Amino acid sequence: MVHQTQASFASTTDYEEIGSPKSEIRQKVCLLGSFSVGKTSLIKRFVEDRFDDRYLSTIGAKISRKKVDATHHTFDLYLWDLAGGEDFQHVTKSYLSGASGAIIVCDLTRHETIEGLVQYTQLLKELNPTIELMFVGNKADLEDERQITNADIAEIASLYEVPFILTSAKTGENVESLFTQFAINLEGKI
Ligand SMILES: Nc1nc2c(ncn2[C@@H]2O[C@H](COP(=O)(O)OP(=O)(O)OP(=O)(O)O)[C@@H](O)[C@H]2O)c(=O)[nH]1
Ligand SMILES: [Mg+2]
Repeated sequence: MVHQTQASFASTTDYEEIGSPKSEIRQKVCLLGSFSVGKTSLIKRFVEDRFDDRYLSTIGAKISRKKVDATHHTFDLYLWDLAGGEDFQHVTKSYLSGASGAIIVCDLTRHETIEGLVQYTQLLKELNPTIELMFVGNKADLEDERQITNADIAEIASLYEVPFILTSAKTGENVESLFTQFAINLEGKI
């Protein structure tokens, strides 16, 4: 299990220095990955702190919003939840425009979903070579059904120089860390 630094969660009224409020930055972040890996569930856990066992496939895109504190800035994240699937080359491209970052998710219980990490990374880097990326191995709670090892995901992550984290939208494990760490990484590019 990868443990990321847990950043502190200051409220948006906190002050970085006396008299100088944290500046707020709006950023578009897309969640991508094969169908049913848990993109919608990760956003639902993060934004509403809820989880649903039912699977309702996303059609098109759904946008959610949440503020996240990084070190010097507060990020007003616009999270674009995109439908996973085969025809992403055609369908998804138009949704990606203006995104400063993307979180690419695989399902640790289905080995084939690791292919999505590669495909989406290649597509995103083509569209925007400086885009901030993060790989996520989701469904970490289903330990007995695990088909993707830490080494599998670490290998692809190091190949593309993308950080990765293992999460469970069901238990909430590492979900807050994922988005906070992502905001901190985005801040590094400002
Ligand atoms: N056990 C477990 N189940 C999960 C987890 N995350 C999602 N699921 C389940 O996996 C199924 C698919 O989750 P979704 O969040 O809808 O997946 P998605 O990636 O948004 O799927 P598409 O919209 O079709 O691309 C649902 O039945 C969820 O309840 C998790 O961390 N653990
Ligand atoms: Mg979905």
